[in-house]
Amino acid sequence: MTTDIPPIPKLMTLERHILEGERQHPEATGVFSSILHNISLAAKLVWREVTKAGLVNILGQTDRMNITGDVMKKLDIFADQTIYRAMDHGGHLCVMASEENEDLLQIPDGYRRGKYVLLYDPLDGSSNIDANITIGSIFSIFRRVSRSGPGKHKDVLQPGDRQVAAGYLLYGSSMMLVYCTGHGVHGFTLDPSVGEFLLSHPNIRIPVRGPIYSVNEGNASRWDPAVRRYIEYLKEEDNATGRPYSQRYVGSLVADVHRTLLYGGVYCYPADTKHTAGKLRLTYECNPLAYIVENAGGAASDGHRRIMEIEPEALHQRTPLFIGSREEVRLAERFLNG
Ligand code: FDP
Repeated sequence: MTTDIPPIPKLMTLERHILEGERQHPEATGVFSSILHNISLAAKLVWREVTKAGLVNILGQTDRMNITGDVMKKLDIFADQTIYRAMDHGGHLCVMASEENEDLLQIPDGYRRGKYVLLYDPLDGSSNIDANITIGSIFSIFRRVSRSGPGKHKDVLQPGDRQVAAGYLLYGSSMMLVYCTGHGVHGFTLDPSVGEFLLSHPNIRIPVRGPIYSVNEGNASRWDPAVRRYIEYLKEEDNATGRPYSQRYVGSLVADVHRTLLYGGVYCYPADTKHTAGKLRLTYECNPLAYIVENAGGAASDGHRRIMEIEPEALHQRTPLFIGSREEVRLAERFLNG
């Protein structure tokens, strides 16, 4: 009779993971554990509504437009307000900014202000909500640069390589939280029966190359010829370089980038004649995803320079994006730069 019992894996909750990480870094103050705890709480509330969406008729368009001209869905508003309410009282933030609000979101009077700044996209991929397709939330954290008082524009308009943490939530067939505080990229899956995030993807590394490209090819006629040549190249038959690549496009940035992070490849949203500066937002979409992907060994570029080196001039600024496996992003840059 065998007495071999398989080793029981460590039960690593999000909280425990953050605390153990902080113990290895004596300079850590415990702030991130509190911020991430509140983000994960907000995300669970958003996820609860996302899963109920088809049941309780929460879906449907309100008559409000968001500042980028999209018609807002009720769930966007709910997610925006839930994240704000979960984060406004912790004493660690001095200001917030989100896709759904034209200006800065200040900490309400009566609550302490802290040293950090939170930018977030409350519900990314919202045009997919009605079709039960994976959507998500994205967040980015900086240290404030203003000295005191309410946060200022210069606090939220910092280049991405000054981020101190970033992450995203995925509301898909399961709910996931992926985060990085500069010490590896780690993914947690929610066990809904106990309401805990459990470590499922420790220390994620993106493959250096990957034969998958992700782009809205319906825009091809509006692209620059260099972008068209690049995508055509990926589709040519050539055994030696593993071409043709496969094409995948969910249409939720966060889901497309998550797949790219795990399987490798490249996600592109180039500029085109309709979106002359690109479509995606630099500060709360591209920067946090670039931080995650670079920390996992990948790259993120606007075609010419690192996303995280762009000095933001406006909160809702757009940028072209090429993100994913390092070699794939370099290849895209070579085509774009002739
Ligand atoms: P959405 O408009 O649904 O919010 O953030 C914008 C975004 O989604 C991304 O999540 C997504 O990748 C992209 O737009 C899809 O744009 P296209 O429909 O133009 O492909």
